[in-house]
Amino acid sequence: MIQPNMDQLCINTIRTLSIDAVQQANSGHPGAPMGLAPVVYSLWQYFLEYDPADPLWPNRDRFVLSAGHASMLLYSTLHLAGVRMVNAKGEVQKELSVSMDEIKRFRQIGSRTPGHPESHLTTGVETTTGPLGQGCGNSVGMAIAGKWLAANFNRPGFELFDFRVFTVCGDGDVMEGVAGEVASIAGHLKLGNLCWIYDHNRVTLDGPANWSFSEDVMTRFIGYGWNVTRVADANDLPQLSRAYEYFLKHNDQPTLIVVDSHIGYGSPHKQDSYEAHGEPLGEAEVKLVKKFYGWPEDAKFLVPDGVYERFQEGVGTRGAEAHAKWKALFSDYAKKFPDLADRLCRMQHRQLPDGWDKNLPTFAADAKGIATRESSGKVLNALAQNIPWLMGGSADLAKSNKTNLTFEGAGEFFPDEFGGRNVHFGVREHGMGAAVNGMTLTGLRGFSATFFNFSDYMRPSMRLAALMEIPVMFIFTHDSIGLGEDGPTHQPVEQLAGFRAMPNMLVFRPGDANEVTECYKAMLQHTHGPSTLVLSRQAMPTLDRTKYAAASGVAKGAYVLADAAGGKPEVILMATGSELHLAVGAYEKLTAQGIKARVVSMPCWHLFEAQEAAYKESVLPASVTTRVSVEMAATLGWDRYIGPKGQSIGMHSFGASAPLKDLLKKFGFEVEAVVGVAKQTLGR
Ligand SMILES: Cc1ncc(C[n+]2csc(CCOP(=O)(O)OP(=O)(O)O)c2C)c(N)n1
Ligand SMILES: [Mg+2]
Repeated sequence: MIQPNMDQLCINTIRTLSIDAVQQANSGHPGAPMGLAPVVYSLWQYFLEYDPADPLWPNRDRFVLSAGHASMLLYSTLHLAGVRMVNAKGEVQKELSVSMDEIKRFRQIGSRTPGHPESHLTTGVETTTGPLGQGCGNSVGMAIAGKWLAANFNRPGFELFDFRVFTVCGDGDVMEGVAGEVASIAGHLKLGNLCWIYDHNRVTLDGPANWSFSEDVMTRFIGYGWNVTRVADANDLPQLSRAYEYFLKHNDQPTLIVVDSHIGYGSPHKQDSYEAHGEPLGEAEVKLVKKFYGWPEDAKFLVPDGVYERFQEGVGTRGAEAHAKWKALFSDYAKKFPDLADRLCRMQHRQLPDGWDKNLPTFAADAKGIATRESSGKVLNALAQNIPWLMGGSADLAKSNKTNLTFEGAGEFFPDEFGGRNVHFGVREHGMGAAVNGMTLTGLRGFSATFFNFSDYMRPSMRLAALMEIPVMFIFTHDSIGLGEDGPTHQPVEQLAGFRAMPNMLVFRPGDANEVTECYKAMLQHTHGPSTLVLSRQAMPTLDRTKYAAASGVAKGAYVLADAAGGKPEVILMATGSELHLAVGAYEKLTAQGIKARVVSMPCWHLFEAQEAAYKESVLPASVTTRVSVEMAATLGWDRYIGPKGQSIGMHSFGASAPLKDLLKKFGFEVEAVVGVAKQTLGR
């Protein structure tokens, strides 16, 4: 039941806490929280099924603040709703996730209230937002996951999953391409569990939104296949309620609620204006605003009597009841369907099923060999049969990426057919990246796929996966000029160096089919960060592991594949991916000529860096300074391993459109060339 006075008091508490925190930090955006407080309050208080006492309850409604610059809006709400902290083991603590102290430490070092919401720091923050549009993308992945969970786990009489996903977004989000991509696919898939609330305040940072934005957003979303409704005044609680009810009744399509609001509502100078709304109000204006809200002008961080209780009566009580009902249902479910219940528990804790690595393919030595995209397809299919919640898809290149799950029962994820595991993202790389992050945040082991060159189109989402420490698998094929005739528009050069520079992103470039298997094992066991798997279009030899070292060395990131007699090489050849066999070929020739060589395979630099110094020294002894690296990519970064006396064979320009063998010759990726550089480095 709406209680006008009490609700207004709660809304103004959200506003003033946000204003005070921004003022104290002397940085941040107060305007959006002021304008949006009623929208978020009425959603949480009257509709969200969310238990603050157990914020990770699997069937909770998800609330995503895509407009991450309004972070104080979220922090104030989490605080007032009494959302508890959950520790790294997944145990709910007595402590609040966002205590008053944390609000006072907004934007300070080590606080749980950073400038933009970060999900790995703050319980109740469902995803990390800040780069506009990403939260919208994540929310579509969460909605996909919700539909998939319902299709796979619900049983007659056991509706375990029916959660909804709510996203608050602004003009900036709606302008971003990524949001357009995911809105398009959400409409196509008819994700009726998804609701975006668009804060139509007609301003962005630089000025009135109409300086740069005049399209008819409602018509655009109708075109995407969304239900669209409008609330003419963000302060009108009954109207907001009617809009949320409209969403709940229309679950055949996603819903967009356009809310007309005034940024910095109540601010005398900045009301309905675009001046400086990305800045603190200043002490004088803070007082005027508080006066407008009927607040004691000098009070700071004030939570009036009854406000906490009011949140408890609303979201707290409704969430606790829904959660208790769910728990009872789940306990019966676990008796009837113990295997499914076990799956859910493991998903929740990012664990894998027993036997997750059984029946993985091994590949016999073969001079002609196969492309790593081919071996990847086989390994991925074997793993997906062992791990029922491994799912994902490609941005319209599944046939080239070899990422289709082809075994019986894998199924497609289509509108009204939500049980399948092959998602067809269409030509929407950025949206795919953001959606796969959302799927992974919801417990799935998500993967995406496209050509490596198009990682540029999804890098912002990959970066957030790394920041969020979530185990997404980003699979890429066509990894170099080795793709041939498609030419330089499709041939990546600088991408490997770029991802190797990204914190917390494991980058794998396997050198033969058996290394592919080992890379997947390492990726799946890496639960607190994403992986980027970089695969070839062209075939490469499958190395004879009776002659050379076992591929299990991949687990250490780099390993000695072939060595000089007595383990005392004069020259070290280092390589990854399709160049590994060039290093091996050169090694054989050098050995035949009496030159003592070693080959080091380096599929994952990050893992190698994490090894103990003694291991690293055993692979790359400091005493051997004659070193050569071979990789069909920018050489940036190899200097770390070749040292001042070494040489890198790599790409120093864009590639070219030509048959593969001509490209290899033109750019110097042949065994003889490696032998030549090795000898030159040795001074012979
Ligand atoms: C990808 C990206 N580009 C730019 C920014 C910087 N930025 C933060 S808020 C904002 C204005 C967004 O306007 P709107 O979404 O309408 O939010 P409002 O100012 O109305 O709260 C911009 C450009 C960002 N956070 N992310
Ligand atoms: Mg705006």
